[in-house]
Amino acid sequence: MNKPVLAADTVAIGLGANLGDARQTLSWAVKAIAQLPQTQLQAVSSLYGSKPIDSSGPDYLNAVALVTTQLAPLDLLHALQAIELAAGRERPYRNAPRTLDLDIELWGELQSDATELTLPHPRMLERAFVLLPLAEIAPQCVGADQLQAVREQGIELSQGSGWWQ
Ligand code: PH2
Ligand code: MG
Ligand code: MG
Repeated sequence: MNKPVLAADTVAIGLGANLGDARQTLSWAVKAIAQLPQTQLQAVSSLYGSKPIDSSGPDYLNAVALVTTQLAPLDLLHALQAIELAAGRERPYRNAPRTLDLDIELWGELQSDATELTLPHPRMLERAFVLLPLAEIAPQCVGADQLQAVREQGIELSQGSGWWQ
């Protein structure tokens, strides 16, 4: 069998924010993720800025974190939702501007159609703000053709690795 692109216990989490002090909230969120039980922070990408895509409001800041975890998928999902809530996340409508969004993009090689957690994230391949930071910390997960396909999306480096510490 081929070597898996991502080990079975390894999860790529997309972080995004476009309301309030987005950099501060994302930094807090990385630290909150690092404190989750049975979960080890492995890597955090640089911080990127971009215009909202299918969304509105101020520009977004985005990053991707890689963790290993022994939690079950829905337990990690619910823990991430609790972190979003603690950061004041509200959900007035789909793709509304937000203080914090934490999305599970990839979980090992898992594929799931469950409504609560679809894996891989169904829109990750359309989004430069996921693919660029992911390619930085897990280059084996992103093909050159996939990066090429989102190349037109304006996205810029905001701060290099270590921004969250
Ligand atoms: N998240 C969305 C919709 N649009 N656009 C950018 N630039 N960054 C995001 O994180 C983002 C978005 C839905 O979660
Ligand atoms: Mg999202
Ligand atoms: Mg989300």
